[in-house]
Parts: sequence; structure tokens; C-alpha cells
Amino acid sequence: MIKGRVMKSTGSWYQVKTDKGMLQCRLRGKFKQDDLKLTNPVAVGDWVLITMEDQQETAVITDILPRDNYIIRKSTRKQTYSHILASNVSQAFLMVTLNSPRTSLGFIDRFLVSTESFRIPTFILVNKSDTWAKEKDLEYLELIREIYDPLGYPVLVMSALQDNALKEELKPLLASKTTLIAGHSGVGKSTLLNHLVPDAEQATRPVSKFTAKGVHTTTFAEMFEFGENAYLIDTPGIKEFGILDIEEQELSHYFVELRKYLGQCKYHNCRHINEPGCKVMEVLEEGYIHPYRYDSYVKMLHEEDSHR
Ligand SMILES: Nc1nc2c(ncn2[C@@H]2O[C@H](COP(=O)(O)OP(=O)(O)O)[C@@H](O)[C@H]2O)c(=O)[nH]1
Ligand SMILES: [Mg+2]
Ligand SMILES: [Zn+2]
Repeated sequence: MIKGRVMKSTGSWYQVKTDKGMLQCRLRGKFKQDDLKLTNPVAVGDWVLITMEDQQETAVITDILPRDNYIIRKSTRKQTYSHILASNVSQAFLMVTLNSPRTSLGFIDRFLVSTESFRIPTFILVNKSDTWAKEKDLEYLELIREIYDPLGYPVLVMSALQDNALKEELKPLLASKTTLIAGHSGVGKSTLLNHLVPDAEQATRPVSKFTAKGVHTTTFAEMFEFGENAYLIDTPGIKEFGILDIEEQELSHYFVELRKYLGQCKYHNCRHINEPGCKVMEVLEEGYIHPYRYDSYVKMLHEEDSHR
């Protein structure tokens, strides 16, 4: 039995890093996953046990070790299924852009709910600073800073294409950690990764002028070694981030600034919408919760409702 970590998956084959080097592995049989309906039973970042196949260079994955955490979203094709983007991550970088494509606050908040559910520290990287010319870009940047910095999600401004000094500043943040890089297609994830891991050679593609959406180049998540014990995970561009069914009562726990006030509402099952004696609404009025964040909360709550 050999222990290893899944670096890459291409659907039927998995590249697993072990003490004996990189091994090509496949799955045999079905894996039972604590009630999750997954389109990918084994995810990049998983620790697995494998057995060599007789007389072959290849191996079979026999066990998946319990995951510390994972980033999961609803499958875009099969609505009742979910897809694990990556597992066992120490931190997440959400890369966003202000225009072409513009990342919405709603998208950022959905991603943060998914990382917050495992308390995964998350940074917001605002990329393509070299392209900002318009007043409205800078206004949007200020809004992002104003909302997320105080919540403990550091907002870092960068240009993956040009600004080398900033990219160097990221390196100490990555030491001894597994860092997931997520975001829409075309925001510059692979460009940054190629700079940090020069032999990664991830395909990058220009954003199509016609739709202002990135062409989908990275199909599967892939993990790269980055110095001693540090890993970076490049992920395919996420169009929409469908969160999993979260209980109404649970959702407010994944908004850090709401979490602070939970238990202080008059009713224990308060949804913080229109209930009398709601502490969350009281502090919202007083300006301690950003209205855009509260908006996102309400929208996500109602979406959950409509799935019931
Ligand atoms: N102007 C500018 N273009 C960038 C920057 N970072 C990436 N790009 C370009 O944006 C396009 C998409 O980048 P890519 O890394 O493939 O995005 P990904 O889909 O997030 O992996 C490519 O044409 C890159 O050259 C940046 O900081 N500034
Ligand atoms: Mg890419
Ligand atoms: Zn309340």
C-alpha cells in the first residue's frame, strides 16, 4: 500500500505523487462518499492509498483518506450532483477582474460562503491593474476593498502580466501551503501560475472580444509543486458558483459579519429578514454590516427557498 496525493485528474486517470515518484492511477469499483452525489469521486488534493497493478507501471486507487476540507459546487450539467474543485487546501485565492470579464459581488460572496464553511482563509486578488483607465474601475475597486478588507479577506491588487514585484510578494504567502486559485475564465489564473511555477506551462488564452468571457482552456483542476511542501492548484474557470443546499439557519454562519451577532436575535430561528427583535437588522441599520453583503445573504437565502 502506497500513500500519495492526487495532482491531476483527467476523468479516468489520476496522477498521484508518491515517495516512489508520480504514478498513473485509475479507480476500481465505486467509492462511497458520505451522502454526496459527486461527478468526480476522487478530487485533486485528495490523499489516497494505492496499490500497484501486477506487472505494470500503473496503480489502482483503493482508498481516499478523510478530507480536511474541500471546495465544492453544484455540477453545471447535472443539477443534483456536485463537483469537488479541490480538497485539503490551506488557503484560497479568488482572482477577480473589474472589467472584461467583470466579477460580480454576488459571485465573490458565493465563493466566500463555500470557503467560510470550512474556515479556509481566502484572499481576493484583483488582477489586470495595468488595464484600468476608467473612473468606474477604480470605484469598483474601492468598493471591493471597503467591503472585504475589514472582514478579513485581504484584497490584493496585481497585474499577473506585468507587475513582477507584486508576484514576488505573493511567494512568502504560499510557503508550506496548498493554495487554490479560483475565479472566472479569463481573469489570469494560469498566467499567474505560469509565472510562479515556470515549468507548469499552463495554457492561457486571450479573452474573446466578442463575449468578453475567457475561453475555457483549463478543463480540470491541476496541482503543481511549488518549492518545499508548497502546492498551487489551478482550476478551470467557474462561470457560476452554485452552492450546495445549505440549511437556512446555516447560511448566516458563513457570513463572518453576521456570525458575530447570531444568538442575539429575539427568536432562535430568526432568518434576519423581517423578524421583530432581529439583532442583525439592527446592526445593519447602524451600518455595521455592508448593505451589499446583506443583499447577497438575502438572495442566497431565497435561492435556497426556491429549491425546497
Ligand atoms: N492586461 C492584462 N492581461 C492579463 C493579465 N493577466 C492575464 N491576462 C491575460 O488574460 C487572458 C486570460 O488569462 P489566463 O491566465 O488564461 O486566464 P484564466 O482563464 O484565469 O487561467 C490572457 O490573454 C492573459 O494574457 C494582466 O494582469 N493584465
Ligand atoms: Mg486557466
Ligand atoms: Zn435575526
